[in-house]
Amino acid sequence: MSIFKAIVGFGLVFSSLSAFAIDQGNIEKSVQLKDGSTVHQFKDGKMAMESKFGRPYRMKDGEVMETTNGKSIAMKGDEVARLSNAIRSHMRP
Ligand SMILES: [Cu+2]
Repeated sequence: MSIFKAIVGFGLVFSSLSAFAIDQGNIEKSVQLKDGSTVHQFKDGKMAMESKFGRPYRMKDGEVMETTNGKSIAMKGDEVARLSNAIRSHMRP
């Protein structure tokens, strides 16, 4: 039977939960961007980027992003390490 299917299914579920489920104590809000990625804002106002595949990536401070509803946000900070720590600690059993 389809163990493979189950694994793939789990992967999809996990990636769709993505960082929304992680480290909510530190992430104040998460905004979906037009290109499919997500910007997470921490409580201190700094931000981190998450790609549409659920991976953290770098962005330059001050770079402008466009949200799905057409708003522009300027990048503040580049907390990629903080976001990947949050993702790693979430994946630990
Ligand atoms: Cu950004």
